[in-house]
Amino acid sequence: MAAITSVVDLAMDGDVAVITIDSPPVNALSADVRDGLDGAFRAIAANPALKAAVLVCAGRTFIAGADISEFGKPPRGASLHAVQDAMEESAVPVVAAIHGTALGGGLEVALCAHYRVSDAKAKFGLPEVKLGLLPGAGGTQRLPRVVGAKKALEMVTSGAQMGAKDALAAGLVDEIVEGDLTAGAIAFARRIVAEGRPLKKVRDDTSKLGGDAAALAPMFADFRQSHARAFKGFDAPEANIKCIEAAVALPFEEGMKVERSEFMKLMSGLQATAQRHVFFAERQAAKIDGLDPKTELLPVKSVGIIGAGTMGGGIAMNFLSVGIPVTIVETKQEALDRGVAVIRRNYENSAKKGRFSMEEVEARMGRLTPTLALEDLKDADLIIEAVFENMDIKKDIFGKLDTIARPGAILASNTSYLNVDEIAASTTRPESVVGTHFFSPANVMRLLEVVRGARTSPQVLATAMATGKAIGKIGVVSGVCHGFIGNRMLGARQEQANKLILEGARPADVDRVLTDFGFPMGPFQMADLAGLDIGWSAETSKGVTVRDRLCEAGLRGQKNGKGFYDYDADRNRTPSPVAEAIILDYAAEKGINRRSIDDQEILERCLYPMVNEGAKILDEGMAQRASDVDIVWINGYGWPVYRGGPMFWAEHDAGRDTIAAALERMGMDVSPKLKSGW
Ligand code: 3H9
Repeated sequence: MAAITSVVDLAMDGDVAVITIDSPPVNALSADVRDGLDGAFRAIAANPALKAAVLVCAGRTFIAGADISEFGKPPRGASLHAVQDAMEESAVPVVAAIHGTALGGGLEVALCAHYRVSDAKAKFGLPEVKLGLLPGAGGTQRLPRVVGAKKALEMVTSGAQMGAKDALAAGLVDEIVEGDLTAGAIAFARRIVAEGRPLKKVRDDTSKLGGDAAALAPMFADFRQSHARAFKGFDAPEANIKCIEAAVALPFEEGMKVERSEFMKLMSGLQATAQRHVFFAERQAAKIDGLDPKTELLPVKSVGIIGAGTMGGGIAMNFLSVGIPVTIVETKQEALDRGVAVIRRNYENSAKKGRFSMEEVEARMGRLTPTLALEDLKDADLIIEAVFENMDIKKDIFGKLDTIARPGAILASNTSYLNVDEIAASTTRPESVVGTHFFSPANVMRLLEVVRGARTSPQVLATAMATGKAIGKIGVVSGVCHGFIGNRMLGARQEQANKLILEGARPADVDRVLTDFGFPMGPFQMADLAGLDIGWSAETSKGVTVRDRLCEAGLRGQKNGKGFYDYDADRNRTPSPVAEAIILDYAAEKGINRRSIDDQEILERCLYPMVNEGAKILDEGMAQRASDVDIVWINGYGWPVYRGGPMFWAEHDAGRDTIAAALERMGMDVSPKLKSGW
């Protein structure tokens, strides 16, 4: 093989050239890869003895896209468009041989080949929208010419992938190769040469678009309308739609100009920077500071869960769904039966929606062992306690677990606020104890705060993080502090929200400002959804908070249709006059002078103290890095991904100095890191 660059080789198999990209981890189109491809296609063009060329990748995948780490930096190396042109204009047929995932720029390169073959597991997609972008290397113009405008529209706006079988049916792939992919691709190339098949150029074929601009206009209109909610706040989906419209309405070169211009607009905007930050932040979160990456993981082949309530059941589903058996413990048969029934119902609902078969429901339920005996957890590798949030109860359980669990088992608490070190101290093996804070609904929400106690062993911590990944969660390591990363910051926001409604804002105003910012719901909608009476009881109520008074007046939130809002049968809400009167009375009683509060003040008072709390969490070393805080808020609390998370927002949008100055005006204690940077 002749090396064109350190990451691209060109070899000859008789009269077929084989270009191999070998640029781990994912063969992204870095400058070295582009230079290599540029050199390879020049060499191929200069060799008249060649009959065809095959482009293949070494390692785990075909090209996974442009090299995202190069974005925002000065350009270097060959241009991707030039490489694609050289490929498409090649005098001999070029066959792309695809395995793993052909994503973004990877698929766009493959679309410039004259033919595409793949193995049976290959997947295809244009996920740029998830990075706040659009496919900027001809993808918006070529994909609709292969799979049709409608399918392309769905793919570019969702980033969804297409499997090899569907790709074959759609004509995105010409053949699925059994056995060795490179050998199969070479054989395919020889066959098309022997058959004298034409040099198919995707750009020239408009027959599959599905109609002209007039015919497809209603399809685009419907699509915009039906996705308006999902796309709200994001710039990239609309830009992607415009490009697909251009593919339908304009000649190829004109469409490419629209794509270029829309791409540049997105690329220079803050949303793409934010979403790129989130991409890398997600991967960074998995890394544990100061931990030897070779730390051996403990086995997690069986799981015990204590508590079959909403949290316990949801947590159990995560493990059952990936094939790990679960023993679930309750204190009363009725509660156990109810918990198991809920799990079954959730699975059956998914099966009804076609996500998997009824046999799969049974397979999952077959892995679940319900029991009333804590002793049945004696062989479990990982035990997760998910009972009521009460320190005494938790300590009691961990004390018992200490005598029951096998040596080396991981003992985890799904606490959302409590001191994990205190829980650990009720055992003789604090090194085995860790916090695993799941978010509700635990079978759906991706965030998992992994709470590292003072004595949690590296192995236990690493295993908890790896287990989170195995069940599809994004784990973030937190230190022990009240409410950990997420709820501690939420507390700072809630405190201000509670004050704002006494000082003059209405709950609906606070909610509106935060939903306009991009949160799926505001604090008072959230309170109504969770239930106003969580942790409240009539016997112990002292009537000292607005919440106490609402509960005393029979307002419980969505569950009884009355809360900060009144709810009709379809859960449509209108601000509750009863709640409003209670708030006004309370404010009067406390001697608070109500005034008119504008939206900007609401936003600043809700978000700035929260950012400050995040910075304090960093000051204290409770989060490993600012981007971890962002990941917590995006995945656990609905912070809009296009705003990059609270710490990114503070740094790149609102401005740390502006926030610090405003907090000082509010008389708040400002975090040193908020002033100096993190
Ligand atoms: C694009 O193509 C724009 C064009 O349309 C226009 C051009 C003009 N670049 O996810 P993993 C790193 S935009 C740089 O853990 P997996 C990643 O950071 C691009 N680095 O592995 C990580 O590094 P580290 C469109 C990348 O097996 C390591 O690779 N394409 C890139 O779970 C492993 O990643 C995409 O958006 C990249 N493109 O999943 C695809 N991709 O080890 C993005 C990955 O230091 N990538 N890295 O933490 C993915 O979706 C997944 O990485 C993939 C593998 C499915 C490929």
